[in-house]
Amino acid sequence: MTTDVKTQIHQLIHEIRLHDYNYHVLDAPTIGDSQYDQLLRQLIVLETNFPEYLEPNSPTQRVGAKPELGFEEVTHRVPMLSLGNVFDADEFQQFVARVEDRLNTVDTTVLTAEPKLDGLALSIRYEYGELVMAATRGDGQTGENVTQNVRTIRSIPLTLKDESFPNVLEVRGEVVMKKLEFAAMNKRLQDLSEKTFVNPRNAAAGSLRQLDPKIVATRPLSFYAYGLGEISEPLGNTHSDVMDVLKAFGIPVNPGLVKATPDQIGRVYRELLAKRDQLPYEIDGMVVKVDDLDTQEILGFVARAPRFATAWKFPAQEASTRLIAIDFQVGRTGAVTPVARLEPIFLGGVTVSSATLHNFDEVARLDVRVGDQVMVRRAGDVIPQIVRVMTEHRDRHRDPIQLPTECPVCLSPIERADGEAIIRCSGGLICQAQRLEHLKHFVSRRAMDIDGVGERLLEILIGIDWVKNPADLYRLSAEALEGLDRMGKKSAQNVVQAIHSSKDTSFARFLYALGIRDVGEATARNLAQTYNDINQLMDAPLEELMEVEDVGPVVASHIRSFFEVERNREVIADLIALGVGWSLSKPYSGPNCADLSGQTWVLTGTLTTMTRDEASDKLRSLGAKVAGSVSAKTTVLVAGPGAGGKLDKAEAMGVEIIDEVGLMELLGCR
Ligand code: JCF
Repeated sequence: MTTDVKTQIHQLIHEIRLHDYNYHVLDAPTIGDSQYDQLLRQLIVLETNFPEYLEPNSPTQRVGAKPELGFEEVTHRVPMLSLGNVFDADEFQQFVARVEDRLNTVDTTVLTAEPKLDGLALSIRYEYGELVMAATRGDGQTGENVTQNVRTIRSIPLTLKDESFPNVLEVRGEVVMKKLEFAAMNKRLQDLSEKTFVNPRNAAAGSLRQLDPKIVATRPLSFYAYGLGEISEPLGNTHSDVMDVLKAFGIPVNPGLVKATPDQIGRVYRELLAKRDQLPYEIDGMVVKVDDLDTQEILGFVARAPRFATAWKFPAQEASTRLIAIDFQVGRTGAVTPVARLEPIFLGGVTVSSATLHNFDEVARLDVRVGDQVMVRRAGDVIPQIVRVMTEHRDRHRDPIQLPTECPVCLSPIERADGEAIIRCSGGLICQAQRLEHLKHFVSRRAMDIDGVGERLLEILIGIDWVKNPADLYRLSAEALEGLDRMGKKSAQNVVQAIHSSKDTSFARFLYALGIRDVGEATARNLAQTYNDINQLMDAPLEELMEVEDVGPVVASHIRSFFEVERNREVIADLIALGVGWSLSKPYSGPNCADLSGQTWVLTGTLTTMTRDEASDKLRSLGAKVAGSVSAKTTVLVAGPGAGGKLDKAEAMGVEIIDEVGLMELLGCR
């Protein structure tokens, strides 16, 4: 029976790896996402029940523990090179001439050309076919050890596919975020009121250097190899052969590599430039290399750049146009952001008609005025930016942009706190724009989690004044909703059902959902832990609030201001009267229930019967604090399969460790 399980686990791992390869390397999946997920789930179930057969590089083991103190430094055994640049055909010709001079050849050199991916460089080390280390480029000599994060990148094999790999194989390549995935991720982050990224490159870099691998796992990163670092034996005679070999090992390689003679490269460059916007990722040029590896060695290096390669950069995507107007957009907390309306221009494959101006300091810095000719830059799919005002073209007097004095949506006065770049509409929830953003936050997944109510529906409901505040949502009936445009009977019922189901929430979620300025999820949780009762919190004086973990004078004053608004208190009372609630006292308390007050618990590894959020909520309800990392304060560590650094640390520190079964016994006390 158990040997059966072992074989089954092996077969599943083998099958999943094959699908990973088909999907990520060949770009030709043979099964659908849900079938794939099913295989993965089967594997998780088996590994959970038979942890003795768990393999460290099983596809389920991509998410590990977060490093306690930033990333370690790694010295690259073979330095990670940068590339010289050329910007036009002349400069490229000079590059070729230098190469041919050194080699005493003319026009016979075989070159390769590949898109220059715009991400960040990464070195991945395999020993005996297993991924053992991954590091960023850093300064080329030393980088940061980001192994735990890189393991979460699905396209990077944890185990090489072929058997003929060298014992030591360091692969160099670029981590990128595809344009569509970047846009979708930013949208998700925005819906969660989290920080968004300005472009895919920053998103890739920020994600890879994020300390928590669990978060990295949610970031859609891709990797493409373009070279080698340390290797214990050669893989081929040419750059293009080496890329084919890496591909056979299951490693995705920089797609679009072609071989060409020097005189063909110009055409390849123009073709690539024309294709640029259709490519799934951003590129900022074309990398040209001498294909033959012995010749590469003869050519050698100057400083940190190889003589055998160069980057033929694309011209920046900039163009000038006229600023027609400045609009003001109002966000959830009333922040008013200036947006530049532009005379439409075609820039890098799309028509651009607006650009972000971030805030009024930026407006002042640029000294931009309506009617000005401005230089606009677009980097990929991100919102275009104004890089410069062509004041030399300002042919007549233009008035400086005035800070609005009233909200463009609700006409309430605008406020600007001392020293802040941000100006705000003071209208609060009177303002329809703030109302929309506020309600979007209220229904969002990490807040009240009402997934049937999206932005479009909220816009309609606010527009017809059916919903002025969160409490109004709970007064909607299916009959009323049915009358709305494009709302069938079934969808109306679903919406009402989704709203109804959200009533049973937690105190922390509720507090977070209120959208108090600067009260994010963590602060909401700390508040919920300190105050068991909303009335107590609403009346808490400033000094008392400041005793709550992570609450300083600024946040405390935001909390006070929020609860001092009578209207906010009414909405809260309304919500509670309409059935929104949470278990105030310990739901698990009973004769058999543990009292975990004063204890600090940490969760690590995979849980199968509940999510970690659920487990944390339950532990908190028994009085425990749930922390993210093991320290001297840790009382108990709950370790599921796949536990890594936290488990090691807890063991070393002699912290009590229990598994999921132990946790379930504890939580099953009611
Ligand atoms: O795609 C790239 N960003 C890229 C960077 C491609 C290459 O073939 C590279 C590189 C950096 C250095 N090759 C070297 C040697």
